[in-house]
Amino acid sequence: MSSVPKPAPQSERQAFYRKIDKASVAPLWEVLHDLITHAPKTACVPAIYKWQELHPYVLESGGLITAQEAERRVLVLENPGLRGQSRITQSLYAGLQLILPGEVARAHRHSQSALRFIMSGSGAYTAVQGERVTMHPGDFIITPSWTWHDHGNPGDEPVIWLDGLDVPIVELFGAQFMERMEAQSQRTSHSEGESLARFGANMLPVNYVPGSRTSPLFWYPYERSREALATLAKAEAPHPAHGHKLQYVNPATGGFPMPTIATFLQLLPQSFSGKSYRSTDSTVFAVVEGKGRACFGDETLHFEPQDVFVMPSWTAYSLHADQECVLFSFSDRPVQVALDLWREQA
Ligand code: GTQ
Repeated sequence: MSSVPKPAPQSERQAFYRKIDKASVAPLWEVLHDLITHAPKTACVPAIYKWQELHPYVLESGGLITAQEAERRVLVLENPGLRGQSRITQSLYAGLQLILPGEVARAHRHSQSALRFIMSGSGAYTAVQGERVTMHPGDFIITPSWTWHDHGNPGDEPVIWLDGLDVPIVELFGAQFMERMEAQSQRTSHSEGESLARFGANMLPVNYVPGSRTSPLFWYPYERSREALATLAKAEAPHPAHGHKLQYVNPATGGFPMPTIATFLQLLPQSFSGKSYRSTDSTVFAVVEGKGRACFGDETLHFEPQDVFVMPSWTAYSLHADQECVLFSFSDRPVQVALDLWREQA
C-alpha cells in the first residue's frame, strides 16, 4: 500500500498557507521555479543614458542646490527595471556628479568603494588619503572603502564625472558605515602624483606589502591607457567580440583594482562588427570616443561620446563601431569570480 497522500484541493492548500503565514513561513513549491532559475533572471534591463539629454539636467541641478548642501550633487542613473532602488544594475550604483568652480564636496568616508570616471571638464580634484588628483576626462580614479575623500573645484569650468559604487553589494551584506570629517577638506600630506610614481611605473616600493585588496594606485590617467590601446590596435587583430580590450589592474597583486568592481577600457576599430557575447556580470559602459551601436535581440542602442549604457547579466549583445570607439566599462566581476559564479559565453 502506498503512503503517498492524494493531492489536497487548492482551497485546502490556501488555508494552510494563510495559517503558516502568521508564523512567517511559506511553501517553497509555490516559488521554487522563480528562485532557482535555469539561467540568470534579473529585473535589470538594457538601457542607454544619452549625454545630450542628461548633460543639461546635470548643469540645471547646479542651480538648484549647492555641493555643500547636497554633500554630493549627483543625479543617480536608475535602471528602468529597478526604479526607486538607486542602482544601475542589480549590484551596482551609478550617478553623474557635478562640481562647480569654487565648490567643495566635504570630506567623508564610507564602507562602499567608489570609482570616478571623468566625463567632462578639467581642473577639479578629488583627495584620497591625503593626496589630491586633478581630474581630466577619461581618467579612472578609485576611492577605496573607508578612506577619507573630498572633492573640490579650484578651476574655472564645471566638472562632471560618473560615479560607480558597490552600494547594493554592501547593502546586501548589511555592512554599511559612514562618517563625516569635522573639517570640510582633509589636509594634504602627499604631493600630487606620488601614488602614480610609487605604483604606476611598473614598479613597487621595495618590500611593499599590500595593506588591502584595493589598488594602492588610485589614479589611472586616460592618456596612458589610451596610448596602450592605440599601440595594440596597430599591433594585433581585434578580439572578435571585444575589439582591443584591457582590464585595469591592482599593480601590487595583478588582480582587479577594487575588491568589488572590475574596470575595463576597450577600443573598437572603425567599422568593427563584434560577435555576440554574454557574461553573468551586468556591465555599465561609458563612451569616451566615437559613435557606434550595441545590439541585443533585435534592438539597437546607438551610442556617442559621454553616453552611458548597461548590458544586464546573460544578455547576449554585440558591439559595432561606425567610427573608432573607446569604451570604459565596469561590473561586479571580482565578486562573482571570488564566489566561483562568473560565467561567460562567446
Ligand atoms: O563622492 O563620495 O555618487 O558618497 C554617492 C555617494 C558619490 C562620493 C556618490 C557618495 C559619493
